[in-house]
Amino acid sequence: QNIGIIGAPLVYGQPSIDPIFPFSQLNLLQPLQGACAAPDLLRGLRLAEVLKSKGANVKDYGNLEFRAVPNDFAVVLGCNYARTVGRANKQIQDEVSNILKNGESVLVLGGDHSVGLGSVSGHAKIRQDMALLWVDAHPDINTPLTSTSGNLHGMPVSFLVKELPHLSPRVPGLEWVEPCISSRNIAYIGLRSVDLQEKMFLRTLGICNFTMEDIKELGIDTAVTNALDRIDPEGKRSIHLSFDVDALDPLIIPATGTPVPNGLDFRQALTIARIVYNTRRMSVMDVVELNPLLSTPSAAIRSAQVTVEIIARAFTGKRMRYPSIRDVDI
Ligand code: DIR
Ligand code: MN
Ligand code: MN
Ligand code: MN
Repeated sequence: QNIGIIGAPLVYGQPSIDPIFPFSQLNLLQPLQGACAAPDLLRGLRLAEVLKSKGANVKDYGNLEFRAVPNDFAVVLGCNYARTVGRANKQIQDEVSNILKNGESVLVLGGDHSVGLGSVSGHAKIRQDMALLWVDAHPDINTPLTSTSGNLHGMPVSFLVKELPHLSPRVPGLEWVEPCISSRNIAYIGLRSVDLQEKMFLRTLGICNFTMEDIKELGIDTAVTNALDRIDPEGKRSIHLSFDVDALDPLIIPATGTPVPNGLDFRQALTIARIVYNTRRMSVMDVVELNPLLSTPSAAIRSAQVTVEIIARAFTGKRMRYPSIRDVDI
């Protein structure tokens, strides 16, 4: 198992600067750009070493360097910072597809969920028959016309789905994003905050989704197994796991930009990771929306530790070994 890690500290998909009122109070109250600190925090918690100790070969490609495109502040066709987000995602796309070409699996550390644009399209470039499991409280399938926030982290899926982009304007900076996956090959796990228009897209396209309600009813095992059966009925597709940490309950991961109550518990998240691992076909995992600046330092570290464990389970199937009382030297 060869794993390539890339940091994608992109935050313009969920900006803290209000693009219309740059001096608004909101900007001071919401340090949303903290998501760019997540990759290095996860590294600091020995992510690579943990994966190695479970038998993986790990190569860390470091953080991609993104530059803000000058004068990209205006809301253009319903998207904030589309040029900056577009440019960064082109870099992500190239990096993901190059690493896959090397024969390695890829771990993309966000950043906000707009990095899914580059990550999924980079995956699809190399493996056209890819299936996408989107674990999230939100379906992130707004189009620029239906989004009320204009934030691109709430829209990536709409740009990637083959059946939707004709409903979207061609947004400057994002013209290169090609719809690369059929709605048949996408499933959601953990939804509990869905906009009205998003609900309509899920219904009309018949996209497989297991909400928190469904998971309570069916159990997480059945939900994930059914989702994989739906998006990969023959069990031969390359699997993309796009994991938004806000899928977990805010009590477990408070360090995230848009927490929603009643989320997955830790065991359920590990179960998702294990079932995906058991396919042996996960090629790319995104881990996004961890924001260490949105909670106390100790809660941020706990959130990140939980995240490391989920990553380790998804790539190696192995659980972490906690020091038992006998291992502690007194
Ligand atoms: C909302 C929130 N649906 C939007 N989306 C979030 O802005 O499109 N995604 N928080 O993570
Ligand atoms: Mn998301
Ligand atoms: Mn989310
Ligand atoms: Mn988000």
